[in-house]
Amino acid sequence: MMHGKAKGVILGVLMALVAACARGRATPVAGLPAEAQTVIRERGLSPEDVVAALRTYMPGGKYDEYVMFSSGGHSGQVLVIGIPSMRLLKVIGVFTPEPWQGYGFGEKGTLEVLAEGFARGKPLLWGDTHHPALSETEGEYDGQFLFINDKANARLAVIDLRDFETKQIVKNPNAISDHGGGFVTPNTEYVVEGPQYAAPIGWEYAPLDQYKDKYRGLLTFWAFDRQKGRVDLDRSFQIELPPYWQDLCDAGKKVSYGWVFCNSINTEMATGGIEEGNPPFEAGTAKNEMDYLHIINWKKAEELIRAGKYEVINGIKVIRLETAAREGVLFFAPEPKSPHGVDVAPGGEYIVVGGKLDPHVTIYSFEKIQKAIAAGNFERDPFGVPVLRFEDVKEAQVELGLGPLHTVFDDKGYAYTSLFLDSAVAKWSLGGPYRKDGAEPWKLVEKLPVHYNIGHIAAPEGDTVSPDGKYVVALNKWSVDRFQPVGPLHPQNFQLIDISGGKMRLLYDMPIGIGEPHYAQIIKADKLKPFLVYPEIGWNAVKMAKDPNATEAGRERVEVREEGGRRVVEIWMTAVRSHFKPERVKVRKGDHVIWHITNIERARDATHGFALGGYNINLSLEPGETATIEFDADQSGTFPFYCTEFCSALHLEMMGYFLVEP
Ligand code: RUQ
Ligand code: CUA
Repeated sequence: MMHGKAKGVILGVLMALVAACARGRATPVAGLPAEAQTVIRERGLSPEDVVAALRTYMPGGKYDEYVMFSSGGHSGQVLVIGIPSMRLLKVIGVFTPEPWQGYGFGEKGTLEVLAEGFARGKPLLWGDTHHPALSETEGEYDGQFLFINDKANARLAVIDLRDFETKQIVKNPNAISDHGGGFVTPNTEYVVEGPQYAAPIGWEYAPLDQYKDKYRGLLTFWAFDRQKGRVDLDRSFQIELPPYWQDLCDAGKKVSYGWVFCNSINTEMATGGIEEGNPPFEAGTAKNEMDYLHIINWKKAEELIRAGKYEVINGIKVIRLETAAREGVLFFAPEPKSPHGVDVAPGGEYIVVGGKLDPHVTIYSFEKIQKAIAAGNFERDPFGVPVLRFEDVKEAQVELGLGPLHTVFDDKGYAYTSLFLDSAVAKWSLGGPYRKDGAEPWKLVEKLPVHYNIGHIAAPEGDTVSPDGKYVVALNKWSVDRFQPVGPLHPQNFQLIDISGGKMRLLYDMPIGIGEPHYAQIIKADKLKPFLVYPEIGWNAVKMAKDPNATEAGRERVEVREEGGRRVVEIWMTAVRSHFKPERVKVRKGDHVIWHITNIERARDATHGFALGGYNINLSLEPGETATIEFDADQSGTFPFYCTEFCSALHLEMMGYFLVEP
């Protein structure tokens, strides 16, 4: 921490510096190295540049105040980024094998995690990640787990934030496309996965002319077992929805606890077929002035499950549409027009919907929704779902500009909405209990251009019951001219924006050279308590427990046995700077090999790799970790194995021979 006095002096120096710059001369400033003036002049920095640099620069050895977990888009990974420095800290392998972490390259455990997510046995080796969701306790991020969906295959992954590794992938047994997930209910009772493109349940075949009868949306409530750190399929359930292409969702909190809200974008039930003379999807899905905000009572759904009012389909409980509509689980409210984002205000009183093809955000009042439901003031849609009246449930509409998508909140009663078509962030005032500063409620305050085509927007502690304010991050789809050209595939652009002052200020552009990220969540760094090394030697990182095959120093060995008519060679190996033990492993072609390796180091960062060329094997063994690989020695030859992490001066010597006799 800096002393108040020291801070004051530095601030004074900076003010003078900025003032000097503003006057266009590099007047020497007392206490500031002359070199600074030279740098400012030579690099042609403006006063804003200098302030932005000072706000984001992180001296070596100092840590960021926040950590952002961003989707890695169709790279299938998750990015971990420090804020405000915007330094990339890690890329977590999730749906795609990741070599640095040895994720999916021979280690039995990680291959098993990936294989859990295969679709009917078909290997899926990538994913389209959209929405990371941090686990919550009483509506606050608790720093324990991170969830993320795969839109392409309707899957959900669980990442344990003790080691930032993927522990589980669940494949939705009844859906093949998702989008509105993951997001969590306020105590992580459920990780919710909303649908996207309708398909027959179980992704069975049905012709498109049976769309209305056979195609459905499915909202999945994955029950989460915090103790085990795993989704619990037995307690999970789904709610069948009409084939309206439900889009994003968000969970109610505080006053709206127990409810979930989802948009929809194809209440027209368009089925495309431009080649057959039908309107293309983009026109067919945009005919209606209003689509339906889905209002779902998940506490009521739990009651129905307890009462046995469900069917089991492909191993998961499903509340049928008819039941959901009849029993008060599912309601609709009209929403303009092919909307995209739905975001619940910190106190849960308001639900904000981004119009996408409408220049407004529409704000719904949860209280009014409850009143309309209680009064029985509704009609029914063709599937029998109650449709509340727009005027009964609308609190306000705020005109922001073109293409409003997603909204986040600060700690001062303001909301920030991304405007895709305008390429801007709009700041606007909330009303009701949020208006303590006397500002006019429900009003556009300011717009800041971003570069370019902003999709999501993220804010520190932004989805919690108590957002922090300070920053927003614009997650832009295009960068066009913002970075050094690197060929026709351009990086995406994350822009850090300071919202702590009266006006929004752009601080930093961060290129993202990986699949298009969608959403991100930002947590206070001090809520994360990751392991620095694994808690004991012989740790199985998938099971998060001591591995029965952990090898101690001095107990390394190779055993050969007959099993089912073939030879099995089992190896218990240790890795420590700078050797593997044993160093020679001899097998015969056709042997089945089971190989356990334990990194017996306790020093922070003393990670060893294990690469076996020709066999597609590549592990990362962090201090204390035990990993197991299992394969058939189906090629004879001489295969050096070696450590892939430059762990010591004699790292190159950290190798051995795997000899496969013909
Ligand atoms: S998306 S850019 Cu969340 Cu998948 Cu809106
Ligand atoms: Cu161990 Cu290099």
